[in-house]
Amino acid sequence: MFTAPRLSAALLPALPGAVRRPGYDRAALRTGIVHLGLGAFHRAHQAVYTEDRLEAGERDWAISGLSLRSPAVRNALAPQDGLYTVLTRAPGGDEARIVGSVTEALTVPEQPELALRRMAAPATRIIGLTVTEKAYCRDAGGALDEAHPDIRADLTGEGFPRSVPGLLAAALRARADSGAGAVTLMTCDNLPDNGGTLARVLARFVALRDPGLAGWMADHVRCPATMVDRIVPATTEAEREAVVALGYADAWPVVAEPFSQWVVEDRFAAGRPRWEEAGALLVAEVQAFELMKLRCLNGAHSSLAYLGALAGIATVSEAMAEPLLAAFLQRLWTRDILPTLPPVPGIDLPGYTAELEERFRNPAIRHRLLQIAMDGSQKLPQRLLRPAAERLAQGAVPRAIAVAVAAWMGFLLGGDEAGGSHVIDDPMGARLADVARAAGRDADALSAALFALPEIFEPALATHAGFRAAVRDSLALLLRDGVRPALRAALA
Ligand code: CS2
Repeated sequence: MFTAPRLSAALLPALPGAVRRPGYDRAALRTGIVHLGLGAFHRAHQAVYTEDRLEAGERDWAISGLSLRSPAVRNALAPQDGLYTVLTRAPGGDEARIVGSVTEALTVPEQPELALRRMAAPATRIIGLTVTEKAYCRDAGGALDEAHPDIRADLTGEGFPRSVPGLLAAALRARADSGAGAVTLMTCDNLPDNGGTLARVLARFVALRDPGLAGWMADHVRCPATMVDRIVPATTEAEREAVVALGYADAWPVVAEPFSQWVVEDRFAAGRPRWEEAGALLVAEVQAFELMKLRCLNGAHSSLAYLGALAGIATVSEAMAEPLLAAFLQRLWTRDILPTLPPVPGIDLPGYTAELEERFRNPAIRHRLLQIAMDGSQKLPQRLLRPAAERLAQGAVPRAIAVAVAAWMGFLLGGDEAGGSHVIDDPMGARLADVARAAGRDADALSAALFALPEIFEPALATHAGFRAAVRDSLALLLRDGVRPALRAALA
């Protein structure tokens, strides 16, 4: 399969000098972090900050990575001793770094008892999560969705937990029983108030399933909030080939932009690596950073994803090359998003959005719009709909957000202007596609049917005549004339 020698610990000394690699003794590490969700994002973000601390001599924080479903990452990394490449791509060229902080990769469904043992080990002091929005099993109000099939199954207590709250509750129960000590649950997902959300869904799950655990948790568990940021598109063959060109084969390199940011609420139950010395910001309060990032970056991403995908455009940088879309983002930020943000310590917001624009334009990163378009029902509320409701409360109709929401509605019809088609990859996908099919290309019917979904639209939006009309009118234009004329009208 590979023409070049496969990455492994034994291969490290033989690699070309340009490839940065672990300079510390991996055999001397102890596992201090168990991470749930060993996807590309974790490997290009938190694992790299941790790698810097291992390099600096903090040996107690190696990462045991757990994939919740698929064995694919384990299959790629285990033969490589957990090593993988982070390929940082900028217009000026690539930089390759081999990361050694993930010393073990497991798949929970295949090794459930071992995974639980890792989470319950006394040396494990942080359990990190990048499991995507939907894995928190929250309802529209951010509380535990008790009707979620995985939650219902886990509440019976039969079989190994299927949900993230169920898995964490089992791990905490094991820690409490064995006296393993305090642990921090550190979510790094793009949720609103991610630490508070995790604490809330978990507390509710435990209240229903294992109420005796609540007292132990109050004394031993912390759930700090975090803001995480790095653009990490799905790996493609192109990156595997770029690594082969360096002289070795990596079954799963990750690709990332140069920019990376991490803001962490400094509230840990049992210590942490000195990530601040690796560039993270450890603060007392994350919320302002989180709102800025979720709304400016992720909100713009989702807007580009639906508008661009409808126009038949494939990637973020290609979308940014369309002047109407770039102008639209400026309008979205200045009129609808920035007025909803509190001041962010140390950050100039117009400078922040200017930098975002540059990051989105990075031609070395091929970030597919359809990847970002996934799970819209889970993403739109915090990215675009909450700020829309806040703008309405300020007395302004957020017209740019209305265009983006209309694009999402049009996207649910499954086709684009170039004659292409896409599936609706979303936990509510079947229902959304049914609603869209029933309404068809009738903007009135389609927008009305979607506004009627309380899981997505909060009442302040669903009942606001001005916002509804703005969305419906944009949708009518999008469906009748297409993305570019609709954008031209919106910008006029
Ligand atoms: C993107 C994010 O796929 C998406 O929804 O908006 O993954 C985005 O690239 C990251 O949050 C950037 O930090």
